[in-house]
Amino acid sequence: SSTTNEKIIAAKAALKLVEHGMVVGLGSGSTSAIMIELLGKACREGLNIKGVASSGISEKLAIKEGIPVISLDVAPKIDINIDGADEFDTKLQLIKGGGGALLREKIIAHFASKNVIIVDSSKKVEQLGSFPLPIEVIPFAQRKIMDELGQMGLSPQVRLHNGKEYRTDQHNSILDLDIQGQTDLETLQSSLINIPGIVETGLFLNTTNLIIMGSGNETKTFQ
Ligand code: DER
Repeated sequence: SSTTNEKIIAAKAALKLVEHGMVVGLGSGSTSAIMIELLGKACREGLNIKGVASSGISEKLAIKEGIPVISLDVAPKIDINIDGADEFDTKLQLIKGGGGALLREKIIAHFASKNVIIVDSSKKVEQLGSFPLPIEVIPFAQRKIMDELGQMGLSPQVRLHNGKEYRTDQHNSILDLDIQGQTDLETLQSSLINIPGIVETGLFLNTTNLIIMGSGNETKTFQ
């Protein structure tokens, strides 16, 4: 499909930034999966890099594709992190977490020297928020947090998977919030992160250095 083609184009452009000896952050989601498959091919053809995965799913795929994977705690550094996004705006603000990996993705983004986001053209928006904002929540506090978020007008929905409550790699829950109309995202982020039991949110407001968007048969970049 044209969307898949745009994802491939964006992934290929991002991989041009990967050099021998680098430690590469491996994102999660379908666009990152395409990048991991292409990066694996390059490794099999002699590219000498190490990967640090942002989810169990990405780690399994990376190993299957022949990328040498190391854990975050033994990585000397992360030279470049390549990940996807559910939405982005021209201020390089993102909503992430559609795939449930937002906590490890944000941790890796924090420690990476350079953060590159690869997207198809459907992800570009004027104002973040038509995609529900995922947050990671400790199950112990989930019910009460949902009540508090409901009072804030954020309409929290528990994310389900195969009819059961979704569990992250950290065995936490994901709530999806309706943030349409919220314009002060910095304040929203600090309000959410200050509620004990909310571990992290999918608002990536100041982590991104470069966005590569597949657009038809070309790429557009934002930085
Ligand atoms: O869950 C995530 O954060 C993913 O990176 C998501 O934002 C993008 O997933 P996609 O490439 O499958 O659209």
